[in-house]
Amino acid sequence: MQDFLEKCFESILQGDKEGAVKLAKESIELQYDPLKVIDEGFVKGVKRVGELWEEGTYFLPELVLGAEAMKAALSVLQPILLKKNIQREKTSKLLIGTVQGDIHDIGKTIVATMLQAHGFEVIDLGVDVPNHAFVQKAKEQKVDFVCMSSLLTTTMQNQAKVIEELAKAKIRENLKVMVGGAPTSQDWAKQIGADLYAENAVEAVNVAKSALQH
Ligand code: B12
Repeated sequence: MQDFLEKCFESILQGDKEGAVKLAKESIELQYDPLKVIDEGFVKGVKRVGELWEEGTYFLPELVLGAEAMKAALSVLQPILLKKNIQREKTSKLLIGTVQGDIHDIGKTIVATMLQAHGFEVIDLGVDVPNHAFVQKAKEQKVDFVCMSSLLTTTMQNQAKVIEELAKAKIRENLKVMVGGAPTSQDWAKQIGADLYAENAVEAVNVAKSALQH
């Protein structure tokens, strides 16, 4: 298994989309835990790509290729994640998206998939979601949760702005706001008045589920 995870890691590092897809398919045949393959193989790879980019070893094209390979592998594994965990009853309705100005969607998509796999009805608004779109959709769909992802220190402010707009639209009290993404934290969530914060996709499921019980 360790060797296999190492190959997944390498495929992202090389920006080898075909190789990553092949490994993702192979992991299904071998009945490996998809979450483990994602977290300890592919995600580790994309994080390493980021480090190499930061230190100037990799340039933007390599960063993009790594991310694309990661996304391709993820799209193979997503249906398996869903099939493994899906529950018959829907627990509640949840809106998710990456905030305005931010196009990072890998983490957001993993979180959305995991929540969906655990029975939440998920409406994924995608990336670069205008602040007002979160509010409008939340109102229209009467959602129980609004979840926002932000990977940039320059865009995380939009999480706060959406919370303000939800209050202005008088629907803030009707729903829980959950925030996440690398630059965010529990402290940040508290500072902007979000109800919930989770560091990763597994925690997001646990936090959302426990919020339902309160
Ligand atoms: C891949 C990547 C890209 C890809 C994105 C491809 C895609 N389709 O998503 C591309 C190449 C397009 C890209 C572009 C840019 N990027 Co970029 N990118 C990354 C990189 C390497 C990995 C991000 C990633 O996918 N991680 C893997 C996922 C699984 O982790 P995650 O996103 O953190 O998500 C997990 C948790 O945070 C959490 N989570 C995430 N969302 C949510 C939401 C909720 C509700 C919850 C509860 C939890 C949660 O759960 C997830 C799963 O465990 C990071 C470096 C890094 N180490 O993070 C830089 C990084 C985020 N990028 C960075 C930058 C600067 C940029 C650019 C501005 C570069 C440029 N000069 O053009 C542009 C921004 C464009 C824009 N407007 O958005 C910086 C941000 C710096 C900062 N602090 O603001 C980083 C940190 C790199 C760095 N160290 O400098 N990037």
